[in-house]
Amino acid sequence: MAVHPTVQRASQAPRGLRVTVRADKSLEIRWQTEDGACLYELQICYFPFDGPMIQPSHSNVLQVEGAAQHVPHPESLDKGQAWVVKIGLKARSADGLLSDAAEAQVAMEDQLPGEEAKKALEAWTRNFQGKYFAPFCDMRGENPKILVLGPQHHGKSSFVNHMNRCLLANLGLHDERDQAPAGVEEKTVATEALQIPMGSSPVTFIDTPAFATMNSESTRKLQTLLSSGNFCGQRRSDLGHDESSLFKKPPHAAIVVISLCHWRDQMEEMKMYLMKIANEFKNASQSMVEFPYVIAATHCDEFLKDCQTENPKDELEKAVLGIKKFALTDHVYAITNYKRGSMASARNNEATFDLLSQLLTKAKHRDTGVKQTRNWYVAHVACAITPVVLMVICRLLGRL
Ligand SMILES: Nc1nc2c(ncn2[C@@H]2O[C@H](COP(=O)(O)OP(=O)(O)O)[C@@H](O)[C@H]2O)c(=O)[nH]1
Ligand SMILES: [Mg+2]
Repeated sequence: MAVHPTVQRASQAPRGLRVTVRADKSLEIRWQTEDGACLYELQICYFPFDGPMIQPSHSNVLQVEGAAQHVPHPESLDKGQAWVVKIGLKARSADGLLSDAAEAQVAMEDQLPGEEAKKALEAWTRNFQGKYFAPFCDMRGENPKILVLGPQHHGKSSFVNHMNRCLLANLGLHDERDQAPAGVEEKTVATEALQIPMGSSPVTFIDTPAFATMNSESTRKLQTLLSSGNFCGQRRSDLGHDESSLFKKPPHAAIVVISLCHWRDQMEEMKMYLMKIANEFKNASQSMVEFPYVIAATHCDEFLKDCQTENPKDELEKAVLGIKKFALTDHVYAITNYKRGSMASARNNEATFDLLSQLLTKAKHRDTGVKQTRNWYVAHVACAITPVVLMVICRLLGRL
């Protein structure tokens, strides 16, 4: 039986469907044109990000030509809200038959408008300063010093820049730390501290060179960072030397930066990494200190944009749960590092300040310098006692 060639072609879904969200939240939709298909039917459905993905808030079917379409954000939908957009594309053959649908989706984070963004960040900072930063300083008698650790290209330096923008409530600030595009050589070769003023006293973030694999050499270097105060300007090769000093106290806490996209794509490697680094924190300073840490799960924007499963919010929660299990902590926060000029997101602000507040709450009760104090006393008490002991021995010998 002869099969009509256009019918055969029309039953295949169009190929190469891709969607990009532009800054104004309009969609740029592109695909490959097929021979025999002169028209396409494009269906676009918007679902609230927090919803069950059953009933779209808005849907539209367009008859389009060519290989691309620009679709503005629907006027009836709030641009500031987080949305999941599901797109279906069917080819229509010359005789009117519709093909199977090619499908794609994108998830967009919520956005706060400019003036509101500044006010929201100022309010978060005030709250953090009064409820978490000041009590930490009162309790420990010092300003917080926080290590930022993690594998290469996961967003450590970007996280330090992100903290600077958030705590100074200004997303227009230039980068304080160099960050590297993927594939480019590592930019951070030595530990480097950034002090961010909080009223009259600063909070310090210490950006570190990557701990790519947690082999025995890396773990020794990590233990040096966790137990000694010699962290500023240290190149990776120098990190092994642990020179204890009572006057150079170790950092108070650590943030491990793990990209959600790496977690998704290289899960086995990431599981091993997290288990090993968590073990080092639990047994810091020769098992004398349980070092306080939290996890910043970065690249949340990319993770959501790429997510093609039915419900991106569920997928994000699943990833965070997985990271918690292997990092041995409940304190994992999905964030997007703000770049210069980014739009602020209420969800992202909340996750960022939750992370910081939780970290200082844990660190407030922990003396990470206990080994320094012990070593110092052992050394100095030994120095003071030795001559006395020798004198007593000499006297005793003299009497004999
Ligand atoms: N989309 C997105 N890109 C990020 C995020 N964090 C970092 N990046 C990018 O990831 C790359 C590596 O970041 P970098 O901070 O240099 O990583 P580091 O090697 O861990 O210090 C840079 O191109 C950053 O712009 C994020 O949350 N979202
Ligand atoms: Mg870096």
